[in-house]
Amino acid sequence: MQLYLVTGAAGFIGRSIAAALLARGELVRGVDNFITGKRANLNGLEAMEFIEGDLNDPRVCAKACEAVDIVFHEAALPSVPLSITNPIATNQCCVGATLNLLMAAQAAGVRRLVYAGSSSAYGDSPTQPKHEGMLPEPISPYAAAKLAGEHYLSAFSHVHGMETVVLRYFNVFGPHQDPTSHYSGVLAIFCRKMLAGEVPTIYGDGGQSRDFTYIDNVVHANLLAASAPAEKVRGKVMNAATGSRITLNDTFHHLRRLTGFKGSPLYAQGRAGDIRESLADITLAQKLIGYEPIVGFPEGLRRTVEWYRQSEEKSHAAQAYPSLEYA
Ligand code: UD2
Repeated sequence: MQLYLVTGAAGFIGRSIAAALLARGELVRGVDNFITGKRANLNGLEAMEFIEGDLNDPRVCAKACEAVDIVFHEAALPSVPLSITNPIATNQCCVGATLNLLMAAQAAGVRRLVYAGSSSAYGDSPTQPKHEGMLPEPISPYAAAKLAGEHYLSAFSHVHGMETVVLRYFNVFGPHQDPTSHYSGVLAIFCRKMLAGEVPTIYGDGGQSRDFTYIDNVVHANLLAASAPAEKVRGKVMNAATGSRITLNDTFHHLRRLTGFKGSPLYAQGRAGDIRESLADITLAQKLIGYEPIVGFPEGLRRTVEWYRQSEEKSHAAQAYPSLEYA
């Protein structure tokens, strides 16, 4: 039986991949340092072997990679604005950690490593949709760091023959995404705020668009990338997205309907390093791994709002009755 390692297993995307693997009866090991991951995200993943540790420590990487066949590398510090205030931390968590992991994976004989790339690699070029043949043009330290990780994968694929696969995620959202930080993804922040009757802030005029991708699509792409024939995927970079886009203003209106929020957003100055338009061409992933989006944006948003609504209710109940346990 194959052993899978999920890095960032206590994060939103990592825990979702781990849950899908466990549901298929696979052997899973997870590693997380809880910088952005949450212990609560491990609820339901008790069948996973878990290592608490930082991938910047080579010993943690060696332990994590021991006897592993396939790695899903989701650990990162995923935020454009955070990378502008603290590029060193972003570099350590996205580049240093990836290089350590690759070295340990190579030493342990890991067969395949599937990497969480970012659509930010495409930068702010007006060409839409973004396809993998375009020259990367990172405009934030975060984008540069995630892209550097891609290049390290490519180098390890060439030099050591490791089966490396990059999936460039486009603005993933869904249950378990942390809504509490200023650096959280916009949909998580908006869901939490609007359900609580708080006014969300739109940076810029709200005309910026994103190919918001529901988590199940990204999990699906990862599982396909892990099982595809090596000759099709080794050293490849593929978009993982839906192939459709929506502006932030339109998203706000969808959320207004779903959450019952009655107010208007606050508009504030646009963020440095922000991208105006983001839309993926998903033809390559369709061709190489047979990927198709399985949950569209409206349904994904509906499920996401429902999940935040229920978690909010549970946390209120837990505060009222602290002795009860809510998994
Ligand atoms: C980038 C990547 C994404 C992923 C992510 C990790 C692009 C196009 N996307 O997402 O694939 O790697 O980084 O963090 O590069 N915003 C508001 N109000 C808020 C929060 C955000 O208006 O309270 C805006 C923000 O200015 C941006 C949009 O919402 O225009 C999306 O922001 P985000 O932080 O959710 O993700 P983004 O696009 O930087």
